[in-house]
Amino acid sequence: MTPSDPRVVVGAAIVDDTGRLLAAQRAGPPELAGGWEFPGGKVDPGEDDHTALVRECQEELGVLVKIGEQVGGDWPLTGGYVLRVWLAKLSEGEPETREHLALRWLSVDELYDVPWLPADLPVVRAVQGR
Ligand code: 9L3
Ligand code: MG
Repeated sequence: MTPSDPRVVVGAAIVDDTGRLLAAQRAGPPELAGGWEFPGGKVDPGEDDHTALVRECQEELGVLVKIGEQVGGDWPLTGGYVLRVWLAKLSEGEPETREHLALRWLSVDELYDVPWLPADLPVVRAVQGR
């Protein structure tokens, strides 16, 4: 890694067989608590993005995911981080709230029924277009 590499956070746009999108409500930190996001988290040093995404879905939701196409490129986050999001399908297990306050499967009609984190909102629009 060179110093110019962005710090990367990966997120999963998990879509089920009926086309619903999984949204997860953050428990913290206080400034983000209650906001909804694509589940995921920081890539560890030396870890590749896909490995991090699979690991985060396992840790946060207790599921195995199969990763599909990336949604856009680097989406800006605060603090010099970028968010990278992939479409994903469940391959094993049902999502549980291990680290989030709540989970919701949102149909296309319901996509904006939750207050998405500002950083995630443009990504939701991009997912909708897919
Ligand atoms: N973040 C924003 N949108 C997301 C995710 C997974 C993360 N979909 C932001 C929130 C935190 C930072 O990235 O400030 C690191 O995320 P985490 O490791 O606390 O989940
Ligand atoms: Mg996380």
